[in-house]
Amino acid sequence: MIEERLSAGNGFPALTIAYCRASLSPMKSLPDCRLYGIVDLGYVQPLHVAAMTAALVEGGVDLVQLRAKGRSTAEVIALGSLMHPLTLAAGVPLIINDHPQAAKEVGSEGVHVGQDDDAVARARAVVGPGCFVGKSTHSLAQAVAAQAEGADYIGFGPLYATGTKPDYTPIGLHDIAAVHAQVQVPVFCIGGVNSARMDEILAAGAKRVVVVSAFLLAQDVRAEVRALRSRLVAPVRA
Ligand code: TZP
Ligand code: MG
Repeated sequence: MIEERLSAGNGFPALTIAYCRASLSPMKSLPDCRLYGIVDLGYVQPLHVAAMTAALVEGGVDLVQLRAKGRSTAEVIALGSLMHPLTLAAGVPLIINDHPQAAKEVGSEGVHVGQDDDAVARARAVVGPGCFVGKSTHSLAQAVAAQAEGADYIGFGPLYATGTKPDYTPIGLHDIAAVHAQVQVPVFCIGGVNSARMDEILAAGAKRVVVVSAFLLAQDVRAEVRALRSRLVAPVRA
């Protein structure tokens, strides 16, 4: 369906993007976003990036990130440019991980930096004022510091051990309530999130989650996204 809506712009990326911005779904605002899906090239071949993006968006994610560890800025720009018409058509912000310059070139709505990447201000200086900046945090102290640094949202985790980020010690669920009390920007809990764990994640106080492998490895990606989406019902503010 999204592909059909984009057919008028095939072969004309700039026109496609203008068309999407002008006539399709209004862009979701960051505070309204609760379910964040990541297209991680550790799981998805470049050839399947567009189809996976469409599946995530059609399933109902509110945000999509491109995570392409070890890829060049040029590759990230190429893949991001492929994804952007699809996310724009659905009003879903696209976030580029690690590469502010690529985010700027793609015109994505967001960029994401980690603890070892550019500082928030430095990333913002590259992407400009129209692009939000998110930051990964792995403790309550890092979360508070990221907000003070000016991050527009934070990732908080990994809650559980995860093969997607195997070198990180899981932080568990116990600081989720505290991080929501101390951080006013949207907090996205991440790391080992799947539908079977949603009861305990929500009970611990989470309002927003990021899902990588549970979506990308699902037999039916759209159904998996829909199932998890149904656990995040009422809109929340920060
Ligand atoms: N940051 C903290 S955990 C993580 C990132 C990028 C990976 C989460 O992946 P998954 O597969 O949902 O556990
Ligand atoms: Mg990074």
